[in-house]
This record gives sequence, structure tokens and C-alpha cells, in this order.
Amino acid sequence: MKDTKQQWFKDAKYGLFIHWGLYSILAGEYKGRKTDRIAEWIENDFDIPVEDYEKLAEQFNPTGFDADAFVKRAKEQWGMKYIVLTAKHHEGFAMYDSKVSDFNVVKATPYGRDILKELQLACEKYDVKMGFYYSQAQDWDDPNGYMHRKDNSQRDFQKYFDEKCKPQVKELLENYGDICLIWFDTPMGITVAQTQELIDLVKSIQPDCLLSGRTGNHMGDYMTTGDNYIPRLPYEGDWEVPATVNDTWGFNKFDTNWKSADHILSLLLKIVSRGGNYLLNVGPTADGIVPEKCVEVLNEVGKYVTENGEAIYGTRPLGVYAYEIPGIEFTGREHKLYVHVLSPRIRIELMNVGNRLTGAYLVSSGQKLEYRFMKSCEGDSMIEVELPEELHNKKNYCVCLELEEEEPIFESIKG
Ligand code: JFZ
Repeated sequence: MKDTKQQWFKDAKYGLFIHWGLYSILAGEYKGRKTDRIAEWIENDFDIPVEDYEKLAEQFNPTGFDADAFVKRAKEQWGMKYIVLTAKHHEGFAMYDSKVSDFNVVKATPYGRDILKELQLACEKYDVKMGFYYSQAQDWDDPNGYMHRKDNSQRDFQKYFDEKCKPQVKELLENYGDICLIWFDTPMGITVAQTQELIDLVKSIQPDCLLSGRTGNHMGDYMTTGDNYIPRLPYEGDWEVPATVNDTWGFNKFDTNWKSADHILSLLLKIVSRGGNYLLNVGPTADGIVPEKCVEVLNEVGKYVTENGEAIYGTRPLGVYAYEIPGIEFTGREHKLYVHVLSPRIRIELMNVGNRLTGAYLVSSGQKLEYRFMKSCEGDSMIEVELPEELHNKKNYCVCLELEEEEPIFESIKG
């Protein structure tokens, strides 16, 4: 079981992932050929020559990017508690002013500004935790970085590790304020010893900085699931689901398969109820703009999250309730069971919840609600909560059941 020992991570529940790099310029297409895979992999998938790919840096000039507005929106509108930006993805390009490699946003682009520094200042201003993604093994720009689907036998990975990876991780931890976590990723070919070196390096500079579950050899500080994979049952310890709103991390102008706000909200609540964090991604365009449809979805989800924060942030994993009730998800904390109503209904009817209630209220307004206990004709516990008429044809609101007991009593189904 992984325990970060960091209460902020246990309480946060919802974070913003940002995949932004030179791949955002290609936007899923290269020389007229479209990719049907995740767009930030286009260099590797299409075997684009490194010297051709590096030239993209000459086009990178996201004058539309406003870090302050980005962070303010993520916190205040979307309800996200931490932000993780790709400081260096597999392409090897640094989205910060690296002294280790000139293949970076300050030295190699007309933009010439340190994006990670601007994000750091905005996160400090709005009291949002900042982390960064760092591809510690794959680096398609470095002659000794790991190259997926290629022959790595002639590459000197240790040289890359010593001369680019560790020095960049060091400069990132020394120059960009408090880093809440490093999202290491795809630890291909990295040994246990190298993983331990990385851990020791991070903890020697910022002891509280967490390392993702993809640091290598299962040595991270928390569990990271597969992309968009959600544990079906509550999973003990600290963990996080990296996820996309459409089907790509880096911007792909052809990927319009946006999940609805209702779908995203139900996924968030499932993850939270099982004890995890939802690290939801945006892939800005080359100009630094989040696609409009993605913004619409996150705004709608964010309205619910910000109105019902007590039912999300700081909640703890629930036991397994016996039934699937379409349109209902649960979250909880001590002496409280939150019932998230995601589809219209006249009243809430809960079978096999054995708690005694001391109260019930609408989370967004505090409006008290009537409730009653009964037994079903099979003798099962039944709780009914009356809903105000104005909600009968509404969805996406939350009711809190105040419990005499500390934990919900989810009774098993009697044969
Ligand atoms: C990795 C990256 O390759 C990808 O570009 C993106 O950054 C994503 C968040 O992480 O992709 C992975 C890595 C690991 C798994 C799946 C996708 N996995 O372990 O299932």
C-alpha cells in the first residue's frame, strides 16, 4: 500500500494535467498524414527525423498564453487543486529555461519566455500546488535517451541519465519553487539503482516532493493507474488516475471525441469514492489555448465541483455499496454520506443502508430535507429522502445524509 504522508494529496482529489510541447504545433498531422494515436507521440510514431522535428521550435510562439488566467480558471472555475505541466515530454524539448539543454522554450523559440516559471508564479499567486511531468527515460532528442520501438543497444543510457535527466531534474527542483510532485513517466530500461538515484536526488532537494507511480520499478510515492483506467473497487492507499477529456494528451485537431460533462463528473465521483485522485488533462494548442469544447466540459464539471466541494475534497474511501443505482454515486467522510444525484428523480430511496440519520440537507444550499426510515417487504433497511419539487426534473446535485455512526453501514444483499 502506498502512503504519501502528504495530507494535501489525500484531500485534493482533482488536479489538472497539461500536455503542451512542440507536438502541439503538429496537432496530430505531419506532411499531410494524420495520426490516430496520442498526438504527443507523432515524432516516434511517424519516425520524424530529429533534425526535422527540432525545427518545429522555430515556430513555437504562444503569444495567446496567459498563465495567470490559466491557473485562476483551473482553481476558481474548474475546482482543481494542483497542476502538472509537461516540463519535458518524450520529445526532449524543455518547456522551461534549461541550462542543461538548449533545446528549450527560452533558447530555441521566438517565444523566448519561461513557461514553467510563469506557471509557478501564477500557482503561488492563487495558492495552487504545482508539479511537473518529466520523461526520465524516453528522450527522443538525446542520442542516448531511450527510444521506444528502436534498437537501444548502441545507446549509452547512463550517459543520458547522468548528463541530461538528473541535471534537468535538479535544476527544476532548485529554480521553480515548491514542487508538489514530479510526474515521472514510462520508466523504460531504468534500473532499480537508477530509480533510487532519482528518488534520492529529488528528496535531497525537496523532501516533500512526491514521485508518481511511474518513477520506475514500483518505487514511486503513490500508485498511478493506467491511462484512463479506474479501479473497479476501492483501492487502499494513495493513488491517481491520469485521464483525458478526449482521446489524446497532446493537442490533436482531429480528435473531437470529447466526453460529456456528465460522464466526466461520474468518473470523478467514482474515483473519489474509491480513494483516488483524478488528474484530468488539457492539451493546449500551439498558441496556448485550450480547445473550446474542452473548456465547456470543464466549466460545467467545475460548477458542480465548486458548489459541492465538501462532498469531494477531503472525503475518504467508502466501502462497497451492494447495488448499482443508476444516476447515483456516493462519497463520504466521518458521519456523512453524500448522495450525488446525477439523473432526475422524485425522491432518494436507499436500500441496505443501515445507518440512523441525524439529518439530511442539500449540499449546495444547506436546505434541510425530510427523511424517513422503513423496512422493505423483505425486511431490508430503507431510507427515503424527500426532494423539493423544484429538483424533481433536475440532475447533478448532492444530498448529505448525516449519520449517527462514523461510517456508512452498507448491508449485504440477503438471499
Ligand atoms: C504515457 C506517455 O507515453 C503519454 O504520452 C502520456 O504522457 C501518458 C500520460 O503517459 O503513456 C502511458 C504510460 C503508461 C501507461 C499507459 C500510457 N500504462 O502504464 O498503462
